[in-house]
Amino acid sequence: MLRYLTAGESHGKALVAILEGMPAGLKLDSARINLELKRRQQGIGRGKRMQIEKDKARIISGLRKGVTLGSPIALCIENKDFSIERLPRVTCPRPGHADLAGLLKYGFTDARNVLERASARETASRVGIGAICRIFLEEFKIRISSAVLSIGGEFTRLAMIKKIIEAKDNKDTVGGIFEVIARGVPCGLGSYMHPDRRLDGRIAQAAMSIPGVKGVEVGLGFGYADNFGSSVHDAIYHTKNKGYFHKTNNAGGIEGGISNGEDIILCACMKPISTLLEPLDSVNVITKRPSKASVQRSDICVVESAGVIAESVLAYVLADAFLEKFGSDALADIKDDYHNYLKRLR
Ligand code: EPS
Repeated sequence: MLRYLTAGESHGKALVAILEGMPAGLKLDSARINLELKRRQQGIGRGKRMQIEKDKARIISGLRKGVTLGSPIALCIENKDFSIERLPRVTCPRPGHADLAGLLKYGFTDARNVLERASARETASRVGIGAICRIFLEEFKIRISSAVLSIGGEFTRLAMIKKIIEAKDNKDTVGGIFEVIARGVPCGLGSYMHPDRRLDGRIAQAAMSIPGVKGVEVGLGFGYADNFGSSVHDAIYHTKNKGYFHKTNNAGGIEGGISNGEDIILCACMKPISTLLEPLDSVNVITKRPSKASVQRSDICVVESAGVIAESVLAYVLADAFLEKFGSDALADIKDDYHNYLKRLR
């Protein structure tokens, strides 16, 4: 139903994104998109680039008088640090980054050619796309939020902050775990009819595609493995007022690849940023001699930002699945269809 493409290098002229398939009749406020872009730039542990950039999306197409036409929506986010042509070569790949695999795959000897696109700066485009999807979902009272659960194995806010400061003082980096919740999602998005329609599979792919994410769980996730079935499956209840419901939500809102009407909950873990100020061993790809990895300006911790990015990619997946279920041309028709469906469920 929906599809998108992003383009742009970290230090290129701009990041661009095109979203196709948004229905006609949706009011889009660029201030709302910019608010999400700003949220992505925040968090303790962000690097100096975030002080340079003030990400703002220009809406290039798809709107008339602030309302969607049903045509592709194009966004452009200009880079203040547009320096790609004059940046020096990077010849000692950073362990953990795309540098070495990218060099070998594409036949480069300068990892700058790799890191410019592999950089997480690309996620600004996805947050722009996700913001449009959130505005759409909010028409149906679906809301998405995120929270940092842990940093470097610490679970309280103060200890997490201390861990980031410790990483900074040691010229190191640190990862963590974040949680994303979508509330108000109706039962029936996604399907078991074919593997690529399963909602949990689609969400996992989207979350895993965020740079640095190494693990994704839905609901109880890996915790299922430690328990008997009788203690983890969410029993089913029904009242006239509520319809069907569960008192627990270990499934994280998805059963059989379909949303079940409960909150959709996912957790993901993010590895520590791979650019280290005290670099690890590497090899110079020109001389093939041992060398320390190249040092680039980078962040110390981006777990909070990753949560915002995960909210955005979840918004995209949910909007896509919603349009599959309820039609995709005109917002007013989709609302009629949705309300009829809710009546049937009750
Ligand atoms: C990022 C911009 C980048 C990095 C970061 C994400 O800016 P620069 O490379 O100019 O400092 O701060 O990139 C990475 C973490 C990475 O691994 O490439 C951004 O806008 O999010």
